[in-house]
Amino acid sequence: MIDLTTDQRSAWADQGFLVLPNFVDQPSVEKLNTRIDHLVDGFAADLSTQDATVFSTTQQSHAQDDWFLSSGAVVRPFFEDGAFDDDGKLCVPFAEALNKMGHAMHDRDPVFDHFSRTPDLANLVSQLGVADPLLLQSMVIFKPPRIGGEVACHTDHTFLWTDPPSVIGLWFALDDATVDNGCLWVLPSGHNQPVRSRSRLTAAGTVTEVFDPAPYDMQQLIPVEVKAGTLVAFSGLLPHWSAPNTSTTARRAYTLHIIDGTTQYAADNWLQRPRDLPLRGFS
Ligand SMILES: O=C(O)CCC(=O)C(=O)O
Repeated sequence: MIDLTTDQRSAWADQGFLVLPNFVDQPSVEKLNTRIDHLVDGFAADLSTQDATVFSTTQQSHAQDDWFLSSGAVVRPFFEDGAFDDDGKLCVPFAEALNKMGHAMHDRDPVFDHFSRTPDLANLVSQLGVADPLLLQSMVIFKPPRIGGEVACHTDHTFLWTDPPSVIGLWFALDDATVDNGCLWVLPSGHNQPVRSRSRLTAAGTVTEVFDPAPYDMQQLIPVEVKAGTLVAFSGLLPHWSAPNTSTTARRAYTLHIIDGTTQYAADNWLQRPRDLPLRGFS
């Protein structure tokens, strides 16, 4: 069972993120990667590319799509923009075409459910200050070789708004992540800055309310290069970003977002659970 050191607790409070190498052992990493391959094979067999949508955080076209907006309680794939040629045909192998799948892997897939609900994680999240943890959102982010898209600099609180802010991200590296294949970059102590925008679901899709249009100073971001099996925990108020993957190596990650049930979850967040799948904690 992990027991955070005084330095780690201070880093979490002061920097807004924590890097925990070897949090996941290699057999567990392999198990998740094998499960992902199996799910992708299933999508490849069943899915019409007409049904699915491209996910791009820089273009935000997905934000209006029903494919995206109704994915909060299922496991659904999203393509990379660069996976299609000018005629709209897949131009890479299906296994390298996906941007992500989500957003309820922890509730819908038994392997990810098991991985996401361990005493170790419950214990860690409690030490990170979440009083009543609820597992809200989960994704595999593929960041495939050559075409893996940029994830625009953002805070998770913008999209998973609670009052007061409570969301934290648990990001598990399933491959070694480097500056070459699109590792996470974070703005140290950026969780102390006021939040700059809020995404709201309206009848017309999601709209972004901008409180501060100033772009983040990207020069202040630092890369978080990690080995597979590392857990990066970060505050929902911490600005983070990842570059396109133009390398020939994949950079998969599993990311799990947790909110505190003692806070008020916004009724106009895009992610709303159906009554028959209420949010659960670690048990
Ligand atoms: O994996 C990435 O590149 C981005 C992850 C992210 O934005 C998140 O986990 O909130």
